[in-house]
Amino acid sequence: MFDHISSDAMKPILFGILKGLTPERFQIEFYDERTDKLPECIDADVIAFSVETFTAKRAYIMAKRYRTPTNIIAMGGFHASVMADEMLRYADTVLVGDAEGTWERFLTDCESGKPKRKYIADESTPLTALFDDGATYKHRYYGIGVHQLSRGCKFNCGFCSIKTMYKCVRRKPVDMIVRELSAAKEKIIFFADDNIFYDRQSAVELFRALIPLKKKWACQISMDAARDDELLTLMKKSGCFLVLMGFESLSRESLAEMHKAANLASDYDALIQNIYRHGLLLYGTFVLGCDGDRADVFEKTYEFAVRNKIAVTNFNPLIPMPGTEVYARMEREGRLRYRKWWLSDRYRYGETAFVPKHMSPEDLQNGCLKMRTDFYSLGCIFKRLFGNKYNFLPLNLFVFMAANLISGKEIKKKQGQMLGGVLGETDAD
Ligand code: B12
Ligand code: SF4
Repeated sequence: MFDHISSDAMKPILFGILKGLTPERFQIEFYDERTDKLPECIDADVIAFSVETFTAKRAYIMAKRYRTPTNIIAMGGFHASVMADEMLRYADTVLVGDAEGTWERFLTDCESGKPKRKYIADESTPLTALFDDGATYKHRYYGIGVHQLSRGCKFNCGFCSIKTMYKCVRRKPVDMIVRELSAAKEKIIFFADDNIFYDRQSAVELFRALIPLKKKWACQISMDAARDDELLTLMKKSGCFLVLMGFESLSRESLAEMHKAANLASDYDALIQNIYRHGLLLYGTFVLGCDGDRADVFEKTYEFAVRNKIAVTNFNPLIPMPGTEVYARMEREGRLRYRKWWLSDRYRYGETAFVPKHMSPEDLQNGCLKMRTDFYSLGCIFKRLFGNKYNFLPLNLFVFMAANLISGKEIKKKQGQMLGGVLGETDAD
C-alpha cells in the first residue's frame, strides 16, 4: 500500500504458485515491497504486479516508473477481477482471476511476441498445480509458512471482495496440502483460506491428516464451526492455536444488512467461551458504520471485545470495495465520497469513503481509530492478557504479545497515510 516496510507482512503464497507455474526456461525473480525497498529500475522482459484494491495506486505508479519502450507490464490479483479496464491504462496485459491457467499461456505468448490484452482464468481449473516454495524469499516473514487449501467462500457478505473473484469454492486434495506442509520448513502455519470450515466432513478429514505433521497452525473460521465441540477438539489436537472469526457487528440490523447469516443465529459470548475452553486464541474482526449503526456502536463494540478478552481485533470502517453490493448501493444512493477512493490523491488510509447514515464520516473514522488505539494501549493489552488463563498456554503467550505489539505499531504507522503516492488520476474524485 505504501513505500515503507511493514511489520505485519506474511509470506506471499503467490510467489510459490508462480514459481511452480513458470517453466524452467524462464528466469523469475520476486520482490515484496512490504519487506524490501524496490530497485530504481528492473531489467526484465516482463514485469508482473499482483494488485489488490488498496495497492492499485502503488502498482500503477511503479508501472509508470518501470515501463520501457520494450518491456511488457502485466497485472493480476483481486483488483483485476473488477477493474481490469482501469488496469489496462497502466498495463499491457491484465490476467483476470487465478494464475493457474493464465500465467503459462501469457508467458508463451510473450515468447512469440504477441501477448493478449486480457487473459481470463477458468474457475473450473482444479487447484492441483505444484506449489514451489523453494528459495524464492529474500525475507524471513517471522518463520511463518502461509498455505491455502481452498479458494472462495460459502457465504456472500455484502461488503466482501471474495465473491467478486470466486463464484464457487474449490479445494485442493487433502493429500496435496499434506505433502506441501511436510515439505515446509516452518513449524508455524497460517491457512489463508477465507473459511477453512467449508463442510464438516472435509474439515474433519483435513484436521485428522494434520495430526501426524505436528505443526502449529492458525486459520479463519465461520461461527458455525465454533459451535462444534468435536471439531474444535480435533483442531486443537492437530495443532491449531488461533482462530480468526468475523463478528462484524453486535447489531442484528447491521448483520442482516451484511447478509451475515451464520452470525445472526449466534450467541457471541457463549461461542467465545467455547473457543477458549478448547485452548484457542481468538482474533475477532468487526465492521463499523453500517446503516444500522448509531453513535453508541463504538463504545458497545469495544466494551464487548475487551470484556471477552479477545486476543487480537480489527475494528474496520465499512469500506465500499469495488464490485461489491455495498459499493453498488452507495453509488446508487449517491453516498460515495470519491468515485474511486483507491486512486484518489486526497483519500487517506483509515478514512471513510462513503457517507454513513447515522453519523458523519469523521465520526466513523475517529470512532474506529479510537477503538484501535485504546485496544492496543499497554493498559488494555495487560487487562486482556491477565483476564484469560488460556493466553498462558505454550505458544499462546508469545503469539498474544507479538500480535498485539505488531498490530498497535502498524495502526500508528498506516493511519492517515496516502495510498501509494501521487498518481494524479483526475476521474478518481
Ligand atoms: C492473509 C491475508 C492478509 C494478510 C497478508 C497476507 C500476506 N501474504 O502477507 C494481512 C493480514 C497482512 C492482510 C492485509 C490486508 N488485506 Co488481506 N487478505 C488475506 C487473505 C485472507 C489471504 C491472502 C492470500 O494469501 N491469498 C491466497 C493467494 C494465492 O491469493 P492471491 O494473492 O490473491 O493470488 C491469486 C489470484 O489473485 C491471482 N493473482 C494474484 N496476483 C497475481 C499476479 C499475476 C501476475 C497473476 C497472473 C495472477 C495473480 O493468482 C493467485 C491464484 O493463483 C485474502 C483473501 C484471499 N482469499 O485471498 C485477504 C485479502 C487479499 N485482503 C484484503 C484486504 C482489503 C487487506 C487490507 C487492505 C486490509 C486493511 N484494511 O488494511 C490489507 C492490505 C495489505 C497489503 N496488501 O499491504 C482483501 C482485498 C480485496 C481487494 N479487492 O483488493 C482480501 C481479498 C480479503 C477480502 N475478504 O476482501 N491480508
Ligand atoms: S464469511 Fe468472510 S470471506 Fe466469506 S463472504 Fe463473508 S466476509 Fe467474505
